[in-house]
Amino acid sequence: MINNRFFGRRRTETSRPLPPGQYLEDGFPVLSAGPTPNVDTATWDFTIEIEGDTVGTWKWNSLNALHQTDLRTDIHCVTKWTKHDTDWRGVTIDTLLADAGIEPPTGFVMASCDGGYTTNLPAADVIDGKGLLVHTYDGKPLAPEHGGPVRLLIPHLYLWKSAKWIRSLKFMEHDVPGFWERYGYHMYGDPWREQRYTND
Ligand SMILES: Nc1nc2c(c(=O)[nH]1)N[C@H]1C(S)=C(S)[C@@H](COP(=O)(O)O)O[C@H]1N2
Ligand SMILES: [Mo]
Repeated sequence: MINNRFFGRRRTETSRPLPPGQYLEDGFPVLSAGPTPNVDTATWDFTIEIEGDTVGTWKWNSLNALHQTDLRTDIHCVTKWTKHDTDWRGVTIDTLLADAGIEPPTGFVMASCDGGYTTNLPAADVIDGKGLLVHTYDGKPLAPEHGGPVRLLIPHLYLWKSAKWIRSLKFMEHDVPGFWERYGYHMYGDPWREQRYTND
């Protein structure tokens, strides 16, 4: 019997449709623009800013004390792999906003990370259960190379929007490109509309 994987055949026949141009990946590739930062949960904190004003700051313990959400979801990388049924645990952005006592902001948001990586999103794409800060993958603490201790997870957009080693979300009126968006990646990045590059 011929095992397609021996010949590097990329699996595209799946029980449910894949976004255009994607293939099915069983492993979990690591894609980082720089080295993995050493993030210590003892000093880690996460901040939400609105138009330059800090409206909430959480430390590791306070994040873990909030309501926790389990999510099973598919993830899609712009380098063309899709991974089905990944299991995450964390805190929705809705829960953080409610804890800070603020209404969901409108406009846009910039995610910023240890190491300097940034990525921009519409505010609407991180609320209503669509965005989480995750600390657990497959029942185990999220590995440093995958963004541990805490990364953003925005599964309905290409995975470059899921900022690893996240430290802040800054809500703002206007859309501003983040790290990869400045280098030609799409401002929105919907895998189902194959929005890989700026003009897609
Ligand atoms: N801080 C940070 N977050 C990041 C990146 C990065 O380089 N730095 N790479 C992005 C890209 S391009 C992808 S495809 C995913 C990869 O996540 P993974 O390494 O867990 O597969 O993380 C995204 N988040
Ligand atoms: Mo990526």
